[in-house]
Amino acid sequence: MIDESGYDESRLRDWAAGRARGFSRRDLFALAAAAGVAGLVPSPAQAAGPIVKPLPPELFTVLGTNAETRWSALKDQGYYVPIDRFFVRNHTSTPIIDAAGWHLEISGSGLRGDAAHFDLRDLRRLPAETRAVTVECAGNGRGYYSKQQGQSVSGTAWGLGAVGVARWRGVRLSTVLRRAGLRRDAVDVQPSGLDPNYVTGGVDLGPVRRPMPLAKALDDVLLAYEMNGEPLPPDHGAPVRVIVPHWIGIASIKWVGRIEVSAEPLFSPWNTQFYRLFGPEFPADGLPFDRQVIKSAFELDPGTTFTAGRRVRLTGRSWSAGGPIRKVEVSTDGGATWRPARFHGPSHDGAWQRWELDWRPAAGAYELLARATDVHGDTQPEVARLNTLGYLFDAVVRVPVTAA
Ligand SMILES: Nc1nc2c(c(=O)[nH]1)N[C@H]1C(S)=C(S)[C@@H](COP(=O)(O)O)O[C@H]1N2
Ligand SMILES: [Mo]
Repeated sequence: MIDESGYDESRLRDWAAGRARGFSRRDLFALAAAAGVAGLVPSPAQAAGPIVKPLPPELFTVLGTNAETRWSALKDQGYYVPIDRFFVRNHTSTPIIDAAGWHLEISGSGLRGDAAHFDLRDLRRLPAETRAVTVECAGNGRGYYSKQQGQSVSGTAWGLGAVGVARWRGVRLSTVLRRAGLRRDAVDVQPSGLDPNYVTGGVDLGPVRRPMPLAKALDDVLLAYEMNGEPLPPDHGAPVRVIVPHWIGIASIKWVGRIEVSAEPLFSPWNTQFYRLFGPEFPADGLPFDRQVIKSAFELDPGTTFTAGRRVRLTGRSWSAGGPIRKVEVSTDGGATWRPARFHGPSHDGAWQRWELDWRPAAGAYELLARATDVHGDTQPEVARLNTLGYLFDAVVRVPVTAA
């Protein structure tokens, strides 16, 4: 286990002191001044359109270049989210990469020697591991800052469907990094995607990339080439993506093409401009963060109508980056009274827990609430901490339904 908040604090000090390599405050100003000027790095891949797989409206809500899973589409599904309904978060668009021509470059000042290269066959020959890991966007639930808390935040207004659990198979990043030859003073590891560069406000921020400490990279990170037993599909990072357990989705870089290993702290816009908590409660430079929080969702769409007087089985799922879920309480009366939900099925690798509760509503309008507590006793608050970019919404969500 690594101490993420210690890492975040030390990187915040590096950044504030100008010890930032990769993306300093100066870069931020220079970029703002050069808005509209040609890109930092040429985009290596052809884009096929924002998302390749079909997005039928009964399974997805499309939000710009992204697609959110409808929670009603997970009812009666198994533990894992099938590929046909797994959410997609694309900064630009899904590239189509020829797996036979693909290779991964590992390079940087944290390596003992020159760059190392691995193609897909090299990776498949190394010892493989399969793990159940939750991928969740740090902005999942963002829409509820406005809908439920009356606060305005910027970013994709996700409901609760920017999350999924899949079985990821691949090779440990530590295996590959050790083969590449780590120096003793290596500190940070930064994967970059082969999707088109991210351009925002007329500024080309280069390929999607975000650093992590070497300790995390050596701990539990996978280079995944299979999802739910199938070759990784294009929208989820084919041929190879990074999977970073417990961390915010942006850490799990899709379509990985290069991994920089550095002997100095690394920065990118994805940990300086974005994925920081800004707002009245936070430091002026924003508070960096890496870990996901704790949430619950009912497997139904808000506004569902049930038959009055008939028993209905409410089902849902809860998950926490802190560890397995210990308890879920459900309220069918807007939070006045709570009942424990019954757990069903496993919690593979502690990724999420499915639960259910029977309810016989009389005719009327209701608000359903579910509140989870994890093994550390962390529980969902009534109100999420406002931050201007709307990350880490963890409050108990109020779901309106009716019985008629
Ligand atoms: N190269 C690349 N990797 C990326 C992204 C991206 O746009 N490009 N989006 C990130 C974000 S913000 C999230 S939440 C997850 C989403 O993974 P999924 O699309 O497989 O659900 O991928 C991450 N990895
Ligand atoms: Mo994300």
